[in-house]
Amino acid sequence: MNKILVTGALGQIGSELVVKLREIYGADHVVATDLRSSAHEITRSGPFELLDVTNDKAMFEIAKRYEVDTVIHLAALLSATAEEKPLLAWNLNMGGLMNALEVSRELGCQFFTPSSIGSFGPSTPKVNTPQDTIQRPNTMYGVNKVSGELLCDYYFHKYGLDTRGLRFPGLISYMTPPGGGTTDYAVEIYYAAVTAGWYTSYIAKDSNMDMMYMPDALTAIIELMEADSSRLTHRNSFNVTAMSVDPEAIAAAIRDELPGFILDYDVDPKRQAIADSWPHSIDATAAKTEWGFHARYDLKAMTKDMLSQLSERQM
Ligand code: NAD
Ligand code: AKB
Repeated sequence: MNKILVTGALGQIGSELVVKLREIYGADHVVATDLRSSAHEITRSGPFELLDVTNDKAMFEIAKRYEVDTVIHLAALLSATAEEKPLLAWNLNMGGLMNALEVSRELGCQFFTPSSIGSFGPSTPKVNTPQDTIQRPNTMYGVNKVSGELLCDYYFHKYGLDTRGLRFPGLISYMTPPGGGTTDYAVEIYYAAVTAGWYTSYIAKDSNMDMMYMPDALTAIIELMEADSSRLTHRNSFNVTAMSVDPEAIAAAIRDELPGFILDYDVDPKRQAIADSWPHSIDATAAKTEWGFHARYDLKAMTKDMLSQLSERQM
């Protein structure tokens, strides 16, 4: 990676990834783009361009103008919103991905896009879900993600495009709120713990899903992109995870730091149905053996850091 274009850069992942990439590769070497602008520092600390990823010509023009050699494609609708707006999700998640792959093919760029635990479905083995297994999701987001994985592999095999991806679990962070996912409860619970001392979960007790802290997700993206290509048997996409938790487990970890924290439930059937179709825990062995994936934060360490960062931001 030398000159990197990031789409959807103002989102939960991009807003932190761009900061980290600019620290490593230099501010001028990371072109942040999004459909919208904001007062976020990444719109001022280096190149920032408005870009709708469904506009292929605009994407090509920006990528060529900045002479990028890497595309990190993040713009997408997440699972809960995609289920509410399936047509928009198809057009954005698949159309944007196709445009980003085509731009990368024409300019010979290395390519990264995230997949998700949402690429699995009800018939996938739920516990220790293998890297290579049944993927028959029953959500629009899942259909987009598994199609995206196949499309990225297709571009690798057909055109030799260096495509790489990660199947992210729910990502937990304190800088930018998540944007319409099923796992968002696992972020909201920390904000609520600090501001109110209680949280009403829309995800049911005993619903285990994989999660990971944002610093581990950012490191994983960079380490996968920098990994020696000859070591990769898989490409699109690698299972990665740091923990498998349900709301009670997070609440217990919060109570270690903030005794008296209260958790109750008002389950949202729509988001619960999505959660029920996903694995309880996924197996990241392929990522570990092929490029050395390692998550540094477990539930305890993440909870300590989340609460201390959010408390500081409150003051
Ligand atoms: P997000 O919703 O926080 O951010 C998405 C960004 O895309 C937003 O800033 C939005 O303005 C932008 N966007 C929307 N439509 C656009 C368009 N037409 N053109 C350009 N930009 C547009 O999402 P995120 O959490 O940062 O996720 C990024 C990627 O990672 C997605 O592919 C998502 O599926 C994947 N992922 C995220 C998680 C997670 O927990 N955050 C987990 C698994 C996979
Ligand atoms: C979502 O819940 O949609 C995302 C994801 C796991 O893909 N956080």
